[in-house]
Amino acid sequence: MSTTYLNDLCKQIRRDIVNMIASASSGHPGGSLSCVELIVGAFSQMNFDAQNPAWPERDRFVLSKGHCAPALYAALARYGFFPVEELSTLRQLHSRLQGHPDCKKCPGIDASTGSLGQGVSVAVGMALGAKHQRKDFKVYVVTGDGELQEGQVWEAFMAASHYGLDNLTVMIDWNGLQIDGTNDQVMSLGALPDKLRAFGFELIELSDGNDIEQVVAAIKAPCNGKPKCILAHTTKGKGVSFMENNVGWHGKAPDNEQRLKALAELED
Ligand SMILES: Cc1ncc(C[n+]2csc(CCOP(=O)(O)OP(=O)(O)O)c2C)c(N)n1
Ligand SMILES: [Mg+2]
Repeated sequence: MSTTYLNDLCKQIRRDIVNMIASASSGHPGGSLSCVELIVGAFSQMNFDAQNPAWPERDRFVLSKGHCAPALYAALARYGFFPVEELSTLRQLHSRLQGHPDCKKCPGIDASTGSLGQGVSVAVGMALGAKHQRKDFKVYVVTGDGELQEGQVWEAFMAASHYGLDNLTVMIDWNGLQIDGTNDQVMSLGALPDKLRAFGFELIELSDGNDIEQVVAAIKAPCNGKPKCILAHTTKGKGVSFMENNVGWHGKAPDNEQRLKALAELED
């Protein structure tokens, strides 16, 4: 898939996110917009069959920052897991597209998430399971930077290294913001690259995690027998000027006027 194709796909997914959250009148636009390239980059390289989402040999994807479900739902729809029209049912009663991903309801969701801190452990379990079963599938997990303040994440990192999980790729959406402030205001992550290397990762730091070429190159790069971590500097609210780097857009839906303004900025 060409870079132009993937960039267009990312733009389409951003429009989907804005429309979905506006029509639901609730949701998390900031973090959904910041992780689009991480999700699209992973799916562009993953082995899967959208017509057979439970195929046992498929690569797995876990969105640990489950509040950013709109980004994953839009990607799944655009990759053919379910009809694009279904995106407008986000957060409605009985919809398969709940506010946070539910793997029992929605095709293509490998793990139910939303309670921050747990997804990396789930992904580690999947990767370890692949090793035990002598299967070749790979596991990708996207976690938030605020989410890294959960201690369980670091236990999972330790386990990934201990078990030599070279089939695991952790992608960190390093947008610098969380629910109510910057990471540094809430609880500083300190020397994050050094910490991740010390926990045994093959670390690849991206200067721009909203650059699909950087993301794809990092996913393709060798991991040298270690679990891989892609530490991606991103922009929360990416693509919508009035949402970018604005913590107020963490969990707020745009009204119709704001929706139209955002869509105009996201046109081709
Ligand atoms: C265990 C848990 N505590 C609190 C929350 C509420 N919450 C939802 S999003 C969020 C902030 C997450 O920040 P970050 O991981 O940086 O996500 P992003 O910036 O990508 O939106 C919080 C505290 C939650 N979902 N789970
Ligand atoms: Mg964040």
